Amino acid sequence: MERIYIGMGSNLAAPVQQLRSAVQALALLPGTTLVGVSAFYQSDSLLPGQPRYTNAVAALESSLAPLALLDALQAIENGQGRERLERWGPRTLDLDILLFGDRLIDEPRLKVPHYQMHLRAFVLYPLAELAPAELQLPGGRTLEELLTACPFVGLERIPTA
Ligand code: A4P
Ligand code: MG
Repeated sequence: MERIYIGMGSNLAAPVQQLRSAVQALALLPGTTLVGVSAFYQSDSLLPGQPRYTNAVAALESSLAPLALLDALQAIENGQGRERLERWGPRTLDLDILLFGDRLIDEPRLKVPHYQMHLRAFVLYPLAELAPAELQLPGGRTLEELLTACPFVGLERIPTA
């Protein structure tokens, strides 16, 4: 079993409900245990002109292989009406593999750690609810160091989630 962190995002069709449904689907993955879910956070889209996003992070223990997990995540996205019209377009559900144990994966379909996670407050702050501050991230820095460099600006923690 390996510890896996999944970044979840939605900015269409009732994002909070989308993330709740995604959490239920993650809990049903074969060979997998859902071990934690962060609070939900809202923030503006990185691309202007899109609805605000709701984001969260889930922690899994899984015996699935990385590409099998990616297939399963894409099936969950598709099951929740994800349409891929443009890169970075608005979406009902985006599930990104942030970290997969301590693996470095560089395949055409899968790059882990996720290429921009270390820069994104809407990833790092929810991750910090679930992962130890000493966790090593891309560039050899710890989660704690990355949080210090990434201010909690523009993030709104949703109290009810
Ligand atoms: N892929 C490669 N590595 C991974 C990985 N670690 N996890 C491939 C998941 N997929 C990975 O993804 C495109 C392809 O990336 C997949 O087919 C897979 O083989 P996608 O989900 O179809 O496309 P995308 O999400 O539009 O692209 P990308 O680059 O994942 O976008 P991001 O980085 O997710 O950015 N603002 C806020 N506030 N919150 C957000 O969540 N998200 C985005 C999208 C922009 N602005 C945002 C947010
Ligand atoms: Mg994605």
